[in-house]
Amino acid sequence: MRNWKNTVMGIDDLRIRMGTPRRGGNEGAQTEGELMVADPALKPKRPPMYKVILLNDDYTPMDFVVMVLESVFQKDHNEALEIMLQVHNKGAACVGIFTRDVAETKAGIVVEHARINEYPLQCTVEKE
Ligand code: TYC
Repeated sequence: MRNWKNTVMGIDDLRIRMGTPRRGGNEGAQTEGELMVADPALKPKRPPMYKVILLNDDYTPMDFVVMVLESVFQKDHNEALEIMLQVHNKGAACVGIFTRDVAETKAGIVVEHARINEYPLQCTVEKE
């Protein structure tokens, strides 16, 4: 049976240093506690982030690209229109930055949705 003793961080991972009562301003407090994480290597790190890049082509309709940007990347209509035109004029644009799983899932949804509709729209993922 699971209980608190089976949690990821056990009590031995933490050191609790109890301060002695201080004079002046702190009377009445029994102790002054300071919780310290023993091993700095346990400090959570930010995950690496990945850019989703939308690529231009000559065949995918502009309104399809705008719809994809609204539905997959939660862009409002004007922002989606701007990004679509940027891709159309410059060849590619970053449409969002996510953790690896989210970036790959979104890129996959875009390409699959385009493929079902027989458009060659491409979307790639690139480490930031
Ligand atoms: N270039 C396409 C056209 O003229 C429009 C387009 C925009 C296609 C952005 C892909 O990622 C894209 N119909």
